[in-house]
Amino acid sequence: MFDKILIANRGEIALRILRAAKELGIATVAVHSTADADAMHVRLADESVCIGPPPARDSYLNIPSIIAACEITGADAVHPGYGFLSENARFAEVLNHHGIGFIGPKAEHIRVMGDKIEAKRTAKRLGIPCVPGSEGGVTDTDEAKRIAADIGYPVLIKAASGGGGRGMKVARSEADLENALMTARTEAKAAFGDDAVYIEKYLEKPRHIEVQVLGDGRGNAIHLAERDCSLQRRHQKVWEEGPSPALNAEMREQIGGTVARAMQELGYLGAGTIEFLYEDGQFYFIEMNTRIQVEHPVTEMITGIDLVNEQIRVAAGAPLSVRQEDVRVEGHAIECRINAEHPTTFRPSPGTITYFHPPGGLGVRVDSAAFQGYRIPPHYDSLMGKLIVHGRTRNECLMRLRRALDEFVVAGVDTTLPLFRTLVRNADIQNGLYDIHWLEEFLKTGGLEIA
Ligand code: MV4
Repeated sequence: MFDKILIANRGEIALRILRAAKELGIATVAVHSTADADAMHVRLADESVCIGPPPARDSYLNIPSIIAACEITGADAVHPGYGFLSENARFAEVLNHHGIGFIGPKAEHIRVMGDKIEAKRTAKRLGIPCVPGSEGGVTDTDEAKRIAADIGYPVLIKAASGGGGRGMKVARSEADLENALMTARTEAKAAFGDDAVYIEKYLEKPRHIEVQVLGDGRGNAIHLAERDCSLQRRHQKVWEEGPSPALNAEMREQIGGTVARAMQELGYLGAGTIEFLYEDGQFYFIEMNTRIQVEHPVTEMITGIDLVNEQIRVAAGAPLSVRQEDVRVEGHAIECRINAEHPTTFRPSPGTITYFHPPGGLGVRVDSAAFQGYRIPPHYDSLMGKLIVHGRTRNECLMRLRRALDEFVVAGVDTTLPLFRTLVRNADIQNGLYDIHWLEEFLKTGGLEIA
């Protein structure tokens, strides 16, 4: 087991990793930019190292600074969290080259899944159902026309180096196709330095359902059921829940088993999430995330398994602490991502928190690094906390979430709490009747009276 872990992240996930490390008796090193000098994870870590000025490229993305911090403190492993360097294969390789552990998947799997064409090819080879589309990348218009005619319009052109919705173009007819192809390739080149694109059948009203996996890197892998992340705004998840209100136990077992077997065959190491679109009872693989995700507490609340603890253990060469037959989904959990943003314009609202009163009680969890007097810096994403609530049933969970949201007080900055107080009272949400477009349509129709 590791003696000392360096946490190469900030905010709530840095705190989350620090907590898991401490419970394992592992010393912790926090790294921070000058803007985060008084952050909670710095205060609670055993040691801390300033790694640069506020811009992420000069601090949290600065590989030489992070390696230097490891050398100075003698950290024997790094946990990257999510975002920043968490899916940077070269970072994992550089660490291993220095004899420092990377608490994450094998670099080769990060690289494969980071290229959306290779990811899809691998998923198909492993027996995971995919969206119908091109075998690989598509370069010329005639080839694109043949593929589109074969799968039927509308089609979606996606960037191989994209993901998270970046670089996607819909073509609803052959007349649209040439322009969509050219635009997608130009934008992909500009955004990612790679103009490789591929084509898929465009699914009009799917849900976004993702399956959590854990592997020990030696052929054992299990699934931990799914999370429904359909409530998104501009490809940012807002509300995630598990299990999905759209699935029954049989569908859960079917897709979970398929994914677990695929990860066993791959020899996957660590935590991972396989993302699907779900429409008319069918699952379609779109991407795999080779990191712990923001919404991992939903899975922890319904299975009782500490995912960060498992990540650290398997990275140190230990076996998974649970077998597939030990995994039980109990009850229902919902996570609300609370951002320091205006509740209707979503304009970021950095500044000092003058009053902070998080909710409590049975089944209520707040993962946040905020505190009264904390100054939310303007340099990073606006996530200021996650409210995760568990209930024995989805209805009990909704009632508890409603109570917890009404109890939650944050003053000094704008937050999206009012959005959630409205959503939790909405009939479609209460009935689980939503797809990936629901939230943006709801916001567009001005459904958001500030509760
Ligand atoms: C799609 C799709 C419809 N059809 N692929 C968006 C981000 C990335 N995860 C893939 N995304 C989509 N891929 C096909 N073939 C619709 C989306 C999509 C979406 C997916 C999940 C959650 C929210 C979304 C919002 C817009 C589009």
